[in-house]
Amino acid sequence: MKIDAIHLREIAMPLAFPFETSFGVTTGRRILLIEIESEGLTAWGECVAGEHPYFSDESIDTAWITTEAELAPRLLNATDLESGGSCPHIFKQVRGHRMAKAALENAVWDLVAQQEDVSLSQLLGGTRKTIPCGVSIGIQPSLNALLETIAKELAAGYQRIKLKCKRGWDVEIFEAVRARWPEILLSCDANSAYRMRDFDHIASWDQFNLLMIEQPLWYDDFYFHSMLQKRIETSICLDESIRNRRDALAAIDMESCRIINIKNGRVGGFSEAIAVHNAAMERGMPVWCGGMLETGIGRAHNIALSSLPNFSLPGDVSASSRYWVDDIIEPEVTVSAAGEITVPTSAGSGYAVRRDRIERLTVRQQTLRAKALVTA
Ligand code: OSB
Ligand code: MG
Repeated sequence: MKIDAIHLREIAMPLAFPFETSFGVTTGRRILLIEIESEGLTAWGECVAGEHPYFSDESIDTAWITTEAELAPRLLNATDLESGGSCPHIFKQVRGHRMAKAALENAVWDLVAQQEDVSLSQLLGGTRKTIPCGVSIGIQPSLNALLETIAKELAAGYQRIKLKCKRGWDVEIFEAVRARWPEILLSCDANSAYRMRDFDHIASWDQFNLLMIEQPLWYDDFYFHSMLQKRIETSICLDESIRNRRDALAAIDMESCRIINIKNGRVGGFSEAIAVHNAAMERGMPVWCGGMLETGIGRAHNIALSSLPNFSLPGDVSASSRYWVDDIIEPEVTVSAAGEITVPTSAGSGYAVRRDRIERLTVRQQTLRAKALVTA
């Protein structure tokens, strides 16, 4: 297979609602979209790197320069590109930059699904016809605002509520939410807001019957999470710490967690996401699909990934309208009253890209075609 052109594009999209985590507030997103062309077909990928390197060490700007200078030239000049699964090898010389790599690799998978006239879900090995959905609720201006937001999401059918938390926005909210909804599937995500001095404090959350506590400690840690997991009954879920299959194996072996959040971008694309999924499945550990405030392009890819068999817990993959006034795909992603998204069965991702909208949102773009690759 030969890629004829790679288009990089930055779009600016205001979020319908601000999203606050322990590392800050996001009100709008600058997003790098990748479009690849091959033999008359085009396919898209979304880079989930944020505007700032706060969730991971990548940002949209590092992803743009790495894609332009290193990754896109390698993909354009590759002589051994046969499928999305060829990409990790093609990009191997470049260390890290997994979100940048994922945008390109996932576009290749999408392209191959179109070429082979199968759904992306089928190409990835998906088995689910629908996926269970949860929501991630950011830190709110008040406890009342939080309770109203939860009531709205439960009424919409979502199966699991995840609360972003940090010191000063934890026990108080868990108490209030459990007082009103003693039985719902409830979890929290600290995005690394806690330290060893907080172990006793976190142990006190066992009374709230949380499904999991996501990434309470350092973003790059396994060891201290395993110490914490020994001290608490509630399951720890790792997000930031898991960069690849080896990390998943280390975390499982060290008992640093009992659940894994898989994000396409964080692990470098579908190949590694499937590898993490399989490693966890073979060891009896459930996984779920995380979100990065994606547009419909990345969201469609998350839906296909979530159709794999071991994605047995509700993910953070929810309706377009929770993020955007106007999404850039058609149809928009919707969630049923039972809190499920139907996995598309048509060829490719199953969603059409709204090129008119994308054009209007574009702030810069660049096209790369095959040329000589300079290496040391
Ligand atoms: O830690 O899961 C996270 C959003 C941005 C960065 C990190 C995270 C999140 C979310 C939102 O929790 C998930 C979503 O609804 O897309
Ligand atoms: Mg998380």
